[in-house]
Amino acid sequence: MAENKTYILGMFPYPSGEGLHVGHVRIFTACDVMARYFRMKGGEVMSPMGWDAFGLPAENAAIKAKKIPQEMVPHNYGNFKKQMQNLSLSFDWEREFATTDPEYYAITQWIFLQLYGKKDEQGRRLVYREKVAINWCPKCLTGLANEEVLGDGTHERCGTVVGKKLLPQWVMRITSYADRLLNDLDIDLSEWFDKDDKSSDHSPKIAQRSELGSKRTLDWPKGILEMQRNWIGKKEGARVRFSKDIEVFTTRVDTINGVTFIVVAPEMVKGWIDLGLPVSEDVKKYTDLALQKSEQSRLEGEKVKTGVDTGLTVINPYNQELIPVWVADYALANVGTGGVMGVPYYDERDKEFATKFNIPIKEIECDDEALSKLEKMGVASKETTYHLRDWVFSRQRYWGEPIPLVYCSKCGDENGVVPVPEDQLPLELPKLDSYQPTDTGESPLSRVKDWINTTCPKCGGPAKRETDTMPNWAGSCWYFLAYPFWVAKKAGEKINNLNDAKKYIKEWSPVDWYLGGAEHAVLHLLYARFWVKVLQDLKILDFPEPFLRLRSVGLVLAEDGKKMSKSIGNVVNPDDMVAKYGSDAVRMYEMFMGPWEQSIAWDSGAISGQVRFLGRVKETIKMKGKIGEKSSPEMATKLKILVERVEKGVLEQKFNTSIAGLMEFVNSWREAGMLISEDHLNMFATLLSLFAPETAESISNTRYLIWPDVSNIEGLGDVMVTIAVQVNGKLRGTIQVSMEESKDQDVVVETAKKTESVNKWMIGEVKKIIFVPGKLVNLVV
Ligand code: ANZ
Ligand code: ZN
Repeated sequence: MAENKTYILGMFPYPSGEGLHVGHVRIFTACDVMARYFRMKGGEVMSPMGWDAFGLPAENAAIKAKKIPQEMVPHNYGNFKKQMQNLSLSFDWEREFATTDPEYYAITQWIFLQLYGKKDEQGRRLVYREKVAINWCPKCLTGLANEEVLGDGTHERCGTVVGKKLLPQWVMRITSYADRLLNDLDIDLSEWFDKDDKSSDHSPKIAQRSELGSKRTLDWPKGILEMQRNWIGKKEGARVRFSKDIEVFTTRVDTINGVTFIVVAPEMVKGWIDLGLPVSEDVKKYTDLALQKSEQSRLEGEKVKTGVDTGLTVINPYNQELIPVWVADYALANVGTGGVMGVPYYDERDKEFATKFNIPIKEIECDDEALSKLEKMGVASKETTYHLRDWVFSRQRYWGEPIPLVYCSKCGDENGVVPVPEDQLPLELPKLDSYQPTDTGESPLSRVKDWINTTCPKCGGPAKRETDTMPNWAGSCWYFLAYPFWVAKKAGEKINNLNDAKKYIKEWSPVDWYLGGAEHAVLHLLYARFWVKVLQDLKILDFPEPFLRLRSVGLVLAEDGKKMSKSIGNVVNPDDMVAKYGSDAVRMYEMFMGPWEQSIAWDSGAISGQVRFLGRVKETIKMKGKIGEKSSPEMATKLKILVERVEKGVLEQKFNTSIAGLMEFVNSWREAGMLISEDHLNMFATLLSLFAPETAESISNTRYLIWPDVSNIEGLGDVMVTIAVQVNGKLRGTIQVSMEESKDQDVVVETAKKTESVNKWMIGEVKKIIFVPGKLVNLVV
């Protein structure tokens, strides 16, 4: 049994016809560097790749090209694969799959059926059918989840303004998991880490994670954790009734004595208008206008408060004061009750509104007892609200997994359906010549009569298939569980569902390192976490969270600093770069261009710097007197430092610092009198091979498979040097470092910061560093 296994995963791409993007290359090269590193450390590594190939973009592209997606998609991912191989990306190709492979989506459908059969704690189905006003893209002719509608109210895939349409939909009750999805962002994984892997049912993978040390929670970027929290948007407060029709949600019921106005959402007023209640022309006009703006733009975009007095009044149940009711778009229909009690003395937004419309601001003291008084009167109750809504799961498009349900009038359940039996999966998507969407809200599958008409799996009577398909998120909700068993499955082992695959999933899950774009901060990560939690409840999985460490890459912008886009014509094609500069130089450049998590503009000119460096490496080896029996002591010490520096850079995704180290090492080596031994050259090649595998192979006569053991490097001995450390020009301590380290600013600063006498003066960020090699460092804070 392998002692340590590392599962490194890059978010699998949607294989568009455009081919690989340089932004993909930045993510996937990082995955490859880490995979090579962990392999050389002697562990077992899984670093797989696959294709997220269902969904709207593929379907729209196929329609445009007058092709069928079944033929176009494999062509596209074949190209992606070729491009990745040209970049020496060492993925486990034997684990490759596409979400569109019937043997893959058979399991997607199987998981759907598990969710279908599951009920939440209150006995409600996790999947239900409901006629809802869904987000409807009039261009793509399909319904969308809230998460797919951007802040400006447009469809994230096509940019069209999204409308509403009333349609019966399949909906997933993700809100039943809202608290766990929120709380587990701070989950304590100790229970799983500490489990003895042999005696328990728990994943041995988690039990090995003791190397995470004190970090026993999710190791994710703070910003992404925050975005997940905000999307779930839990608010604890109270609901207070001001009149028969007007209730508010407040997190500050203790301020109720200071209410000087009520604001209701335009949607509520629209409801009153529809019911025939008389309102003024102004109110009508304002309401119509507000409803055209999307929720997000109302929340974020509009800085200036707008609103109209409805002329209605209500009585404050706390103090019997008469309160005017306004309609304003800062009250959101789907937050709380859609009504807000305006307390300008305590709330900034309310103050802005009151100031603008000359509404009084009443100075009050808070009353902690307000709720229990109001509760006794029967006009208030505790309430928790969430921003998260149930997940609309139906799509009225062709290119998705068919939803494996059958309508039978005789034996349908409360949703009117019978699930397709497991042994009939995959329910294959029929091949169609014409799969254009309809504008009636029906999926194109509704036209395929001999597919729709089927027999009921229970009674054998006539029945009809569901014609909606799944959203493309379905395939990416569980793909990280598929790689562990895909080799065995391909080899013919009977694995038709996740239960059959338990031992493989256990061996590798959860994912140790998950690398990808921050654009998935909400949707994909939330949906995947949701499915994992349901599968855990079903005892199919034995861990609560799919991704232990998440790292998000910075955007690669075009040379002009703008976002790369086909319409502007500023897209950089990695193939052109590889053809011109070679794959090693492209890899090096992508890892060196800037801190990995930061956005940065592409600079083709700078790739030649990498070409020159790699050339210099080869040239130096051929120079006379550069390779000796023994390394110069300075070079041996430098190598020792380099190994640690490269390693640190890889583990912290500071790949640019690793590469800077490699460059400095080569520069020192080129100085007069410096030589390194054959052995040390091979060690250097090992380090270089993470980033530039072809060059490394050409300069080394061994296969660098083992990470250099620094304890084996004979160095300078330990000549220690004392360095004075100042903070803001005042001497605060001294440190002892080796002769070599004393010339390395990074090492000196790091060591200095860790020294107690210095550390206590380090208030705030270091603004400036003055460094005199071998003598002094002054930290300006
Ligand atoms: C009175 C109050 C006084 C409020 C105060 C806050 C501070 P946060 O604060 O972000 O957690 N609210 C309630 N329903 C709303 C709706 N449909 N649209 C817009 N805003 C709404 O959010 C909770 C607060 O948001 C609630 O508490 C309410 O204003 C407002 F010093 O009530 B509060
Ligand atoms: Zn039946």
